Amino acid sequence: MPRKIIIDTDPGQDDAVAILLALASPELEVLGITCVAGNVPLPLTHINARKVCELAGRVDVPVYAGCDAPLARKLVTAEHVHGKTGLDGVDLPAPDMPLADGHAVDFLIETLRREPAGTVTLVPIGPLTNIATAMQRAPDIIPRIQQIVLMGGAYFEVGNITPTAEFNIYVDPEAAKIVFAAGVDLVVMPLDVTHKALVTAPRVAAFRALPGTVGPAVASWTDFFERFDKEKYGSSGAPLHDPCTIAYLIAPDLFTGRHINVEIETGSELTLGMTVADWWRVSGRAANALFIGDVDADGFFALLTDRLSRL
Ligand SMILES: [Ca+2]
Repeated sequence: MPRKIIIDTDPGQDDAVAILLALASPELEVLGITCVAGNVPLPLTHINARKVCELAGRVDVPVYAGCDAPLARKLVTAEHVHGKTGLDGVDLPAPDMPLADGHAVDFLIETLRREPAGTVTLVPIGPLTNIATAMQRAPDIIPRIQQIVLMGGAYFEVGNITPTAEFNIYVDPEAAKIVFAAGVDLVVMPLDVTHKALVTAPRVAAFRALPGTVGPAVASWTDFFERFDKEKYGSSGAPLHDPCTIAYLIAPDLFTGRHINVEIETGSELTLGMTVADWWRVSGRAANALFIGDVDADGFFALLTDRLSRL
């Protein structure tokens, strides 16, 4: 039986690759894709999610529009990384598939109530506004969630949108605080691990050499945001953040981390959105997350390239 997941997303080129990896993997059944404001505003993220479904030939997957602004703050976006559309790098046609009827938060609540308890995993790869809103509106769904595997936060890598905060958590820290405090089985893919999943030149070449349209599209997306990352980090390639979550669900042995306490800073102006991760276990606070620190990057890219070749 494939594992049932809902991807909560703000595409974003790396979101797009995560969605493609999930749709290409028989171990996973994508019940739906819920969109949120983040990398770009909501009207673009739900268009981009549908473009990606059409690219994969999966117009059967329902795509929902969700929250268009964080719980308590003004939206911060990242066009400087992802381009004006959020998916710059490849010109994909405007999607024919319609948005699914209803709000993403209602879909999350109704799906978690309908499916047997403990059988639906949430994969948030954008700001946590939709997930936190669902938890606030319907606390009964919280114990029904099998696991949450999210991309967000940082400890050793500290921050990418401010000196101390990672983008997804920074955009909606109040939402992140609710999710991290919910008591759900939580797996976190911070910058500490995603900055080790770098799209080097040989790895891009492997995507580009795949038959069909998906591999070359992924190569062009990574080429696009690589320009920004190389300038910023001077690294050998762009980090492929969001697909780490899906790869973990398929092949958890590629990753290692620690069960630790992680708290979200919501009060300080200077360190707003910081994931205060007790990596050295000095706080005495109870663990609430598996905080991933390392990945077998060659294994990760081998898995990703193989799966993309199936689309
Ligand atoms: Ca994202």
